[in-house]
Amino acid sequence: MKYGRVVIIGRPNTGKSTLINGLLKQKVAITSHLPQTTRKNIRVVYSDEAGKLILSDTPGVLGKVEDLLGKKVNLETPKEMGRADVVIMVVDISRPKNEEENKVIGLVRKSPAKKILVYNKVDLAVGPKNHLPDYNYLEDEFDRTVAVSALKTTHLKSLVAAIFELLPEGDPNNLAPEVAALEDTSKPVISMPSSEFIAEIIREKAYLFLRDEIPYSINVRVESVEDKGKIIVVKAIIETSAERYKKIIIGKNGQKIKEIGYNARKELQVMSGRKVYLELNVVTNTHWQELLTSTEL
Ligand SMILES: Nc1nc2c(ncn2[C@@H]2O[C@H](COP(=O)(O)OP(=O)(O)OP(=O)(O)O)[C@@H](O)[C@H]2O)c(=O)[nH]1
Ligand SMILES: [Mg+2]
Repeated sequence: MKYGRVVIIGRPNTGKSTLINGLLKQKVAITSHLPQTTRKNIRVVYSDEAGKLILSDTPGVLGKVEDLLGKKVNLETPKEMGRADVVIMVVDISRPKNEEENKVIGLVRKSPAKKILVYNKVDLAVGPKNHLPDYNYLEDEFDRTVAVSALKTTHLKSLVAAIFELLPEGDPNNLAPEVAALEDTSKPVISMPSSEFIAEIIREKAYLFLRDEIPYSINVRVESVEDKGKIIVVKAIIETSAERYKKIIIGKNGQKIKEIGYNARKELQVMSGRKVYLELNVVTNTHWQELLTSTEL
């Protein structure tokens, strides 16, 4: 058995969270078309006959950061890379390279870990959308290169094989206790995902249905989760920074918020196998970005 800590990094939107979900064959991280959908590091355990890995998903590294939230989020990735045995840099070969990649490569160069370059979105990168040549030059800096489609879960086995090849035998860094603790806490309480994950699911649906109308101006807080036997009652709020955003989130006749709530509830029901009632309200809080601590990102 091998043990290793694997940190997945990249610029926003390259498919890091989609990749971690694909590797785990289960949704552990929300995904969307917006940058920095992931706001804080997420650690999960991958396990198979070859060994156990602590996989970390990290927020996309932004080139230019102007707002407070972006500044807080941008601290997450370097923090997680510190103890990595293997760093995976994910690039989206359906888009041209840009200066954000240089920032990511800067982080990669500083790390003493083994390195894997992942060319993602091979399903999308066809014809004029194939920008693979933009990224080719990077290969020299990496121990392995694997081309995958995180979304269609193709070639993920090759990626896992590459990770295990790069790890030493056994558990030299004594990761077993952390693996056990993570496996333990990831067990759902009252057959329901944690309130933190419920908030993430709601944020994902908000991003999906609001598209680009109010990209970074929302936060979701779950206030309570109550098991009432036949039904689980979840109370949550969407915080936003301006009154005009609140109007957009609620929508005409409450249509938008209904759509967000309905789809979040549906997914929570599938995840928990239980009936869920979701009470969702929108509030304006101009200071939410300042008030957010790193554990609440
Ligand atoms: N066609 C295609 N789309 C993909 C693939 N991987 C990810 N996507 C899409 O790309 C978008 C971004 O995916 P995410 O997994 O949220 O990207 P991320 O790197 O985690 O983004 P941040 O957390 O914002 O840094 C989503 O719309 C995904 O569905 C892929 O292999 N093929
Ligand atoms: Mg992500």
